[in-house]
Amino acid sequence: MLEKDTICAVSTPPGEGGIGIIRISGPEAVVIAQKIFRARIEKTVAGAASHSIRYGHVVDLETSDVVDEVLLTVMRAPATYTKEDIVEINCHGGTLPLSRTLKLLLRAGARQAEPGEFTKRAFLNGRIDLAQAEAVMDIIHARTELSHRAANEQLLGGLSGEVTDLRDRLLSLLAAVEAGIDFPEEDIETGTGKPLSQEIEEVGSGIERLLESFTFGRIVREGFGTAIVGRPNVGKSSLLNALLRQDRAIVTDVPGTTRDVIEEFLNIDGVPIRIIDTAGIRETHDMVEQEGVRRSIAAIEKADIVLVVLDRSAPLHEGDRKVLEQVRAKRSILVLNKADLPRSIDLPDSDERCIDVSCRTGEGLDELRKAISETVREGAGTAGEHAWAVNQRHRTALEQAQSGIEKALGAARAQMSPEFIALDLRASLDSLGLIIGATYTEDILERIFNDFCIGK
Ligand SMILES: Nc1nc2c(ncn2[C@@H]2O[C@H](COP(=O)(O)OP(=O)(O)OP(=O)(O)O)[C@@H](O)[C@H]2O)c(=O)[nH]1
Ligand SMILES: [Mg+2]
Repeated sequence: MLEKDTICAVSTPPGEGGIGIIRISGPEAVVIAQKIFRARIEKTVAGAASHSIRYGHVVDLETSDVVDEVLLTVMRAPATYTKEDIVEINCHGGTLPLSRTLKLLLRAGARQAEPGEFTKRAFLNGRIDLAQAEAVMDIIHARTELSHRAANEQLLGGLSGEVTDLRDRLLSLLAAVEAGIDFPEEDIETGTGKPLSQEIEEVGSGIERLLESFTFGRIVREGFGTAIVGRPNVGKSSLLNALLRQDRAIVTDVPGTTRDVIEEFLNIDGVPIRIIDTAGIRETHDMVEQEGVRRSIAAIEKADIVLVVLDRSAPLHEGDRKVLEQVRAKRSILVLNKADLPRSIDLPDSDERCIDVSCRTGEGLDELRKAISETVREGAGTAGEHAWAVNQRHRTALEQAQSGIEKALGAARAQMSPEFIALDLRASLDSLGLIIGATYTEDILERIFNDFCIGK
């Protein structure tokens, strides 16, 4: 159902800035803008050519008050963000010019837009598909170059293209199978001459490849979870501060200084890292510290990688062994801290990578950064030319599609009647369609666009 009313919203973030932009979209956009605008030279908004700018004032016609000095851009359907008529008003970037102008627009007949409603219209009007609409928000949220590049690629239609290719293949398979339904005595032949089961398998591996990019997608969106762990006083918080290059966490020579988990965002070579400082792990009777230790252990479980900090100026401690035991199942890097002091640690045999650092002098930190970013790249499967950043919603749809493929494959191999194979192929096709919005429900749209900002 296409909505036909005209919506408006402030599209720039709240606060003060050079300019603030109000966007109006819908069939009445030009007419409504005209009602609150007085051009400096005798010109109407209605007469403006598409994609042209008028200079003038926003005026409250009831009181003749001049509300703001503005530039007004007229963009006519269909070559606009929403494929509807759009007017954008560049106001002064303060709270009042924007809120007063918005109020006038609402009075003139526009409706306040819901979060993401402009982008939702772009989708409903067929300018972009659902995966591209999601990419818009990924672009806005991107905090590193890698995240931004992945989101851009998705907006440009990279993921959508892959999904569409798979759907096209499924569609032609389905046509072949359904042709078989008309001629049950014939063997099912596909256009390429390959056996049906092989064709189905190939679509399945295409889906599998997309599913594999989920880890990469999670990392570019949420950051690579990196937990700093170790027994008390080895320099975990010092490491957090050194990596962040700021005095974020309290550092003292009292063991048990950090009580709570501290999470910060770090950009290493464009890779987003969510770095987590934890309370030193030890047995303690202090209730607060006990809770801290419990949280440290939970953080280890959730992390993509753990940095196990050891004080290399002291012999290996029973507490270190306990921590090493704790992280055994995890990918980890051993950080031998306090390299500015004489070394007295002797390490147990371990396959994990060891890096000597000194949080005091900064020695070894670059090597550690490099090791973290290499681990991310190895683990995230970014080796290919393109790495699609599949999100959780895409993953669920891909898994459903894969299950349809498996059933179809089973049916084809068991030489079941074509109706059954067709049913499963159709289910798989529909699941893939959810990703790009070839099939969608109001519920899906609500879930996606409710996370958007107002004005986008
Ligand atoms: N010489 C030297 N001292 C360090 C280094 N890094 C940390 N320290 C000292 O080690 C002590 C403990 O540092 P923290 O960073 O608070 O240690 P922590 O592991 O966070 O300790 P808890 O929060 O108690 O678990 C402080 O006195 C730091 O100044 C280093 O590279 N060299
Ligand atoms: Mg600490």
